Parts: sequence; structure tokens; C-alpha cells
Amino acid sequence: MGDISVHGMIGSPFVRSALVALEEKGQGYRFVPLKLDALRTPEYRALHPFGRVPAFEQDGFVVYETQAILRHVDRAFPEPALTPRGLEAAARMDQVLNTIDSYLFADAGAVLGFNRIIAPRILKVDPDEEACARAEKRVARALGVLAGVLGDKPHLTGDAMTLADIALACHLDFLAATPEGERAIAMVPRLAAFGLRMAERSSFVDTTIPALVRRFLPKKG
Ligand SMILES: N[C@@H](CCC(=O)N[C@@H](CS)C(=O)NCC(=O)O)C(=O)O
Repeated sequence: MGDISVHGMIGSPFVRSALVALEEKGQGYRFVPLKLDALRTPEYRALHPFGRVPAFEQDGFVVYETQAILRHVDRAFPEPALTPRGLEAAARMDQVLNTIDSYLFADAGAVLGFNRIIAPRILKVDPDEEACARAEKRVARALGVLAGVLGDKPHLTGDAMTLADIALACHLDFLAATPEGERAIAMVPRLAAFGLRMAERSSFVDTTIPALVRRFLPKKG
């Protein structure tokens, strides 16, 4: 198998999930950092017709959508396995991945990420405070459900780390950068502790925003 490239924006929890999975597999990769406007170009749309990140590329094979990328990485590089062998645990992993996409990120990313990070820092516009307040309630509810799935286990499906743990920890870290997310996480201490444990893994340490900037952005001057 040839060189792997992951195209994505630094700071995206979806992109980070793909990178963490590759790090956990000990698999080398090239990260191609993109800015928001690059996602609209025909060159990028050839990789990802919906103009989102990440996109994964290897030997002319391109796959987009984070869950597809995560499962592909897990099947392509079997060790260590990041999908539980048991039928029910595997279903639970899939349930968590879909919960993140359908019920957590819709508010965490599209509302809080947009209003608290993109709007003030990139677009230089005021946040929609009412939308943020509504999103905080829905995020708190989604985190409560996910905390219930975690229970008192070390990982979401049991003792071993899976793709679900990787994705959720990336999303928690992203969420913690907003005041609403920080408050919602503080309401679920076991989930908060899980996020902190995951953040200590070298795969997470090596994919923080400063680490990605240091590793993959050309140095100025
Ligand atoms: N369903 C997609 C969602 C990816 C996604 O929404 N990524 C965000 C960054 S966190 C993005 O590309 N935003 C750019 C935009 O919406 O224009 C996946 O799982 O890969």
C-alpha cells in the first residue's frame, strides 16, 4: 500500500479522528492542511463533492465521510483492532459514531463551533446568542446520553479503545473550546474524565492544533 494523504482543516474534530486512527495504527501519513475557501475549489470538489473535510487518499483511491475513513483505516491496517469483535459491542460503537454525527455535531459544530470560533475569528461577525443557548441544551442532552453509554467503563464499549472513543474524544476536545461546551461537559464528570484520559494518548498529543501546526504548516519567514 502506498502513501496516505489526509486532506483537512486543522481544528476539525472529524479530521482529527482520522489522524488519531492513523496514529494509533502507527501508520505514516501526509496531512494536507486546507483553509475554508479551499473546500470550494474544483480541485478539492474532485476529492470530496460535498466540500467537507476530511478526505482520505491512497494510491488513487479516495474516500470521504469520517466514518467511512475510520472503518477503512481499521480494515486496511488491522493492528491494533479498533472495532470490537463482539456483535453487540460493535453495534454500540456504530451507535455512538452515529450519535455524534446526528445529535452532537449538529449543535456542537454547526452552531457552537460556527458562532464561537468561525464567526468571531474568521468571519468577524457577532455570534447568534439565542442559537448558542438552544444548542447548549441539545449538546447537554446528547452528552448525557453518551455519558450513559460510557457508564463506569473505561471506554464506550468496554475495556478496549474503539473508533467510537477516538471520535468522541476528538469532539469533546473541540466542544471544550466553547463556553457552552465547557459547561455541558462539566455536567457529565465521567465523560469529562474519559476525555482527559484520551487526551493523554500520544495519538491525541500529536494531533492537537499546535502539534499539527508545528508538524505540517510551513514555517513562516
Ligand atoms: N459528515 C462529514 C462531516 C464533516 C464536516 O462537517 N466537517 C466540517 C469541519 S468539522 C467541514 O468540512 N466544514 C466545512 C463546511 O461546512 O464548509 C464527515 O463525517 O466527514
